[in-house]
Amino acid sequence: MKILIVEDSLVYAKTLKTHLEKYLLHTHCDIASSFEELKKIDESYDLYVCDLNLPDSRGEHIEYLINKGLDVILMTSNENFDLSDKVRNGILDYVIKDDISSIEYLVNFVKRLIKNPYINILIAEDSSTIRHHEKKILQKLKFNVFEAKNGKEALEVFKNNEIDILITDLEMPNMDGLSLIKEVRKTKKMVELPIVVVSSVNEKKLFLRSLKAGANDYIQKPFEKEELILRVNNLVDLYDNYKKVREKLVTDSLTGVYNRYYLENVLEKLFNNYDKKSIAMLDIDYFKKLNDTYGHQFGDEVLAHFARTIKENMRKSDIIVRYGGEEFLIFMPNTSKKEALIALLKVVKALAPVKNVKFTFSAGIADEGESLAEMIKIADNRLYKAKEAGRNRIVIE
Ligand code: GH3
Ligand code: MG
Ligand code: MG
Ligand code: MG
Repeated sequence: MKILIVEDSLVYAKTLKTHLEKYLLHTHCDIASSFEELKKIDESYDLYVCDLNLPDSRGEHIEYLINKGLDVILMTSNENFDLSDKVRNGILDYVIKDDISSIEYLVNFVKRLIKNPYINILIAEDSSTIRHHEKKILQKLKFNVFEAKNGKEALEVFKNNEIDILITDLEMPNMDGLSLIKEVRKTKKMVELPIVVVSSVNEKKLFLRSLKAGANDYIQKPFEKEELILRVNNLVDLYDNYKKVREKLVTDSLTGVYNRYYLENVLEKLFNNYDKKSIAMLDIDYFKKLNDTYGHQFGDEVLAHFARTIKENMRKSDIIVRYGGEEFLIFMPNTSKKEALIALLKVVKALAPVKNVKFTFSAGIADEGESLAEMIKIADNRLYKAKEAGRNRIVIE
């Protein structure tokens, strides 16, 4: 990311530059110290961080940049500044320069700008004026925005897209906001999908009801642009942290595939969503010997390599779990055991030696069984049969 700092105090500009480049990966900052200088610089920057007052400009340079459709964050030391509507609506955000915390705020804000394109926000709102207003604000922050005119449409969008955040009106024809929230909360928890209610209904009761139904936050119309930005950014930060922690919780750190915790807490629930499904249990042959011969660290490399090979050769929808030491489970939705066998043979073919040391695995596959535990047991019995029969083979009966 290329940032131009437009600031006449060179000391402050350099402090900003140091912080932005230190805390943001792949970021480069240049400095311009007057409007004259700014005009001479090309427009290839992703972001302009601008002081409001320069020796040769009292904000005209901000308007100049906004007119060119560029992204501007305003910095000012005076809290009681006056902005024209055009500037207020045109800038991404403003920061009051008081102490180091304002620089931290700026760094976090830019971090969000870099991550926001990967965040899908759905706006459910029947008034097209308000919907477009919200959309414009959020798109300026680089969020990926989806729209719906009512609750029904919103549910359709949910079906076909991975929505991360919902912003909803309450009063809408064709399924109102409260019903929408209740419907969404049947499958997504508060932390899994933040919901912000934006409503003009000036009633404490309805506000409380939407919180009870599972909204995370509430904004009253008409709202200030800053309020929407702040509340959405805060929720997205929380959501991001939750996702990071959760990912750690369900991931095996050595191999990067899911762990037992995931199996017992998530896969258990997914199991009944599919009529047709298979489970394969895979176990590396004579792994103990590899450890004993080449060392434990080499064994770890083999495990990571094996998991990677499985991942690269299975479909994206297949779920891979490290079941035990050198034993892996693959859950294959919408797959019969015969189809699962074809998939596993791809893994057999692709499995390369590690540092010239060849190794094999045995597997058992099942598509029978009424529960996850039952299907695992059947696949595990077949794995045992494969071992008994001499290893390096797959058993499906
Ligand atoms: P079989 O062909 O019957 O499967 O024999 P095996 O040697 O592969 O199976 P066994 O269950 O006897 O040994 C598995 C070994 O895996 C024993 C254990 O020390 C080792 N192991 C378990 N977890 C790890 C790990 O995270 N890293 C390494 N390097 N070794 C591990
Ligand atoms: Mg409405
Ligand atoms: Mg083994
Ligand atoms: Mg084993």
